[in-house]
Amino acid sequence: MNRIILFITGALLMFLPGLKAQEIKVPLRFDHYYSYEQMVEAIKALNAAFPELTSVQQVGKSEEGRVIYALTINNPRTGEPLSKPGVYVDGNIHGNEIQAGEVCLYLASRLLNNYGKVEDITEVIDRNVFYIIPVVNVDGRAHFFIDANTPSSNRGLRIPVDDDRDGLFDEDAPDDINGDGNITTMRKKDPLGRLKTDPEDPRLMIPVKPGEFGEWTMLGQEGIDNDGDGQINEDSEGYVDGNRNWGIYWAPPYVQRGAGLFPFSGTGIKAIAEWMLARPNIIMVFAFHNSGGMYLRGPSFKAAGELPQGDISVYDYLGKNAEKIVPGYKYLISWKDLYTTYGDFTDFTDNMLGSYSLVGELFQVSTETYGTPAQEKEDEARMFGGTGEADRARLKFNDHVTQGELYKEWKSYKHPVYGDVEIGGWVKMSSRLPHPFMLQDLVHRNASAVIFAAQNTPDVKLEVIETKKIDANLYRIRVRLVNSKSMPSMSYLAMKNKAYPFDILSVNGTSAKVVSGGRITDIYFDKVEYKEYRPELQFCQVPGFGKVEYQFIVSGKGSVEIKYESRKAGTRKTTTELKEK
Ligand SMILES: [Ca+2]
Ligand SMILES: [Ca+2]
Ligand SMILES: [Ca+2]
Ligand SMILES: [Ca+2]
Ligand SMILES: [Zn+2]
Repeated sequence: MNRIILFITGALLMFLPGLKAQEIKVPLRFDHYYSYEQMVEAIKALNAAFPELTSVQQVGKSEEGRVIYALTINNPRTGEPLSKPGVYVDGNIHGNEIQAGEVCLYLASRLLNNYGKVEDITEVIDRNVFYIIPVVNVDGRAHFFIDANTPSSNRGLRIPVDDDRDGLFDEDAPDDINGDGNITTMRKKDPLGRLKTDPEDPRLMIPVKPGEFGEWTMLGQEGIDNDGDGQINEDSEGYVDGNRNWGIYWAPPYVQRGAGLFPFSGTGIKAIAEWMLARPNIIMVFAFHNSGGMYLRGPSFKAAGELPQGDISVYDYLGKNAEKIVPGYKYLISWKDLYTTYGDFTDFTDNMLGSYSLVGELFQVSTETYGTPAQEKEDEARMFGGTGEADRARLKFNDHVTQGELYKEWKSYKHPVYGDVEIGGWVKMSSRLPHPFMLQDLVHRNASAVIFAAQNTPDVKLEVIETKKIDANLYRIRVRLVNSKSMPSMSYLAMKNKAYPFDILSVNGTSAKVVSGGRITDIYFDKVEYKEYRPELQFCQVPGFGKVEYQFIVSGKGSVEIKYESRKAGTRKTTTELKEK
């Protein structure tokens, strides 16, 4: 009843080859995927529907000139964005990983449409600021929709790289030679091939036994030799990987494929880094990717060493809950459980911004099953279009749950080099993307993991627990900072790295002077670690689910202001009176 419905006029609609024009309405729908242009319209529609709570920023531009948009959700009545713990969420740094964009968009939509209706949501909006960049690799997303692709292509940035060092850049990509909008695979009848038809499903092939004659040879991705150099598909778009070029712990291309020529390669990557560094209140970061069913924390390579124990506790709390929020997901460590990367985004945010960062890998192949989940079989060799039980189940899922939308049957084709071949296989909107009918569940659960983390950003209360006259003209003030959430006011890694100044607790009075001050280590035995210089300023951190207490000996009279200032946890102020009793 309170729902605002916003119609974008026909004039604003984007018409793109192969994409149906669509009215973007709020509340948004999550039974389809949004093209780059539709994503932009949806962000603008949310902003138009909730002008009080949102603002839209143009963070930067991609190599091809597309704008990277951010949606900021902040309630101005509860304070300026920089005064609140910032929750940053992005997706689609890999261009093909499009549902990561929908997770971001859904999160925004869910928060905004339920502000003032759902108490927990109202609370996180009032207490936090959300910075949401649904599409990092805007060129990649655009090309993924427009061009024929495999489920894994158009992943990188649009920076040309000469993969085969022939002096030509991106000159021979896979080609949609049968014109069905997908890059699938080619196979050829071959009496000496090492594969034969799977007796249970003729679309699949299985390896022949030793001594047996085969039936098929796989010829790789669909395509021709565009530049006539005697190789087929040897130099496709890119490859510079947005997630290998953040300017910390970066390694050059000879160490790691996907690195650009220098750190912060990618105009959009550099723009996002600058944009984030201008928002030092960001304490929680989510970066969504699309494959594996995981929540990953750093570090991204072994030599970085383990994180401080205090931070591991925070990650464990968030990660183990995320595992329950999204059944099937595993909470893991990047380098140890997945693979090593250098110049990783979350290493950048953890070390340079002092945030807690989780990577969400969204798609779980085990959800595409027909009948009983065959999870134990899911890891079975899935080479050459599939050899296992899991692939047979996925094909049945395709046949009977998606009416064949995910898979192209093998069809004959006359290839200029190979002659008679067959082309077929999984389409681009498969294998790493849930069918749209399953999207709602995926985006909601992952948005819930973000909201859970937002609820766990530091919430610091400042209280004066004692103001007592202890001598002529001398007072003792005791102050307590309590944090009721799991995240500390400053990460232990940021403290260790000296990434930025500590929180400051200060005492100030026009007719008062702080004689001494320090942290109380034992309140019962009156033990205090006094700070030698400038005792009116104390550097502190408030631990998660914890407290710190400070004592100040003050001479003078009148009103004294006590102020706590934290980059991540905001500012708190209170006053106390020095008076004769
Ligand atoms: Ca080349
Ligand atoms: Ca094709
Ligand atoms: Ca070629
Ligand atoms: Ca080609
Ligand atoms: Zn990815």
